[in-house]
Amino acid sequence: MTSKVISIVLGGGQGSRLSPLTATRSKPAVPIAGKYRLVDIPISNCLHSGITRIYVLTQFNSASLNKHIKNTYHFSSFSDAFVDILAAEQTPTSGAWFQGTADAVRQSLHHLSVHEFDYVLILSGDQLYQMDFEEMINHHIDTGAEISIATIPVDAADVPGFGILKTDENSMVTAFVEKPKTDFESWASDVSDEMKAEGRVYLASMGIYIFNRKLLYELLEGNDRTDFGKEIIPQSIAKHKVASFQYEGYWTDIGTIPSFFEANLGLTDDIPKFNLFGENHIYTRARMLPPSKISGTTMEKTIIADGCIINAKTIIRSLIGIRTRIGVETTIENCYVMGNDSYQTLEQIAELKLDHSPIMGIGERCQIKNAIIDKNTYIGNDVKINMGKTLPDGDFDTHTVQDGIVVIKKRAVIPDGTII
Ligand code: ADQ
Ligand code: ADP
Repeated sequence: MTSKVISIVLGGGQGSRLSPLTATRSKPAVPIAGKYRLVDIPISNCLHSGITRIYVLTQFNSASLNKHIKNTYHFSSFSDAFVDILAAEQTPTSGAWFQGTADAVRQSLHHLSVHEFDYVLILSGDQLYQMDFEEMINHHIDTGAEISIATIPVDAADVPGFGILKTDENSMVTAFVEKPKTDFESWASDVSDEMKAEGRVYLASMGIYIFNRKLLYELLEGNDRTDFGKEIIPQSIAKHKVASFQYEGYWTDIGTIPSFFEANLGLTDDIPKFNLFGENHIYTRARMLPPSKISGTTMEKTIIADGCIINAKTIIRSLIGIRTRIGVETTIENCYVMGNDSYQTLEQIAELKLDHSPIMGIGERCQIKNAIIDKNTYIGNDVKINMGKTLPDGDFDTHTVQDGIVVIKKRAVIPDGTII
């Protein structure tokens, strides 16, 4: 049945919640887990589920996203498989940016129309999970649904961030409310004992939808409803057959700096909730990088990507991305270092050193804690980042602070001896 499905990955609005990581790149291109991009998660889930026709909708078309997709997802010319990016575009009938999720899909309908398909699978671009969509499609067909929503039990603290729904005994959705802030106790559902024990008694929408082709066109054409969660879904419950497909595995939103940070660092756990090493691994660009070279470093719960040159003293609970270079006597704890897009030559390094300018990477004798270091940064020697008391939130030239997490901006130059 997956051959009758086209998938649409919602690649993000203005991306302000992941700022400054989205300052110069579109959200799907944000690096995760040392060597992947956000968009690799939904695309890999699709490919592992046998869905091979995928559109990625994005507000702006960054060179890095194009390059990544072009260099990663290659299919036989005898198959109809593709991963295509659709960026918000001006056409005679629409202005520039997507006004919301439903508007983004509406503006893409004319691209879909040239294909043969019965179902559209709509996915968020900022979630970390592994899910077999084939099971969801089969459930959609078996229940005779016109729309299906993937759902997950959440606890009361999470309720205000999600669409919450109620179902009948046949898993048909009977009521839906988008992000209720108060008085939601009556929305509790009958969930498994295991979920009950964790206090997860509210059924939340995962923002993953299947629509029958005809209904999707009917719901989007000839109106200006902009959002699935606020408009299309709540307005469809009474009129159409909407099924809930319940999932109880690991699933987390990575659309904000704190959740992105925690989800990445969580990968360094002994048994992480998200398994990078399983059979259904994440696909990404094969870069042919050299192996990593490490000297004099004590490491604990650390993930090191390819092509790194590391001479640090200690690295604890951190991810070190591709081509990272770290100098001697440096200590790093609770950090996601994204890495570099290229290496500097020995001549370039010598020249910068003569000039007392930092070289690309992290210098000597630095101490860095609770930070995300974006790509291609130049951190000098004896730099201290986030080693003192909790920093107040703010946006500065070289970095931002949010919930105690420092994000060093892409290409920032942090001179020797700086204390942040
Ligand atoms: P949110 O995640 O808050 O809630 P939304 O902001 O609409 O909803 O984002 C959904 C996805 O679409 C995200 O991946 C986002 O980046 C992307 N997106 C947002 N605006 C876009 C635009 N203009 N163009 C392209 N992509 C865009 C939704 C549902 C809730 C549900 C949660 C689960 O509305 O009911 O519980 O997802 O996370
Ligand atoms: P991002 O920061 O999202 O990774 P960029 O647009 O900076 O995106 O870069 C993406 C690609 O551009 C990299 O994969 C890399 O190959 C190339 N690139 C960027 N900067 C350089 C550079 N200084 N030298 C060589 N290649 C580069």
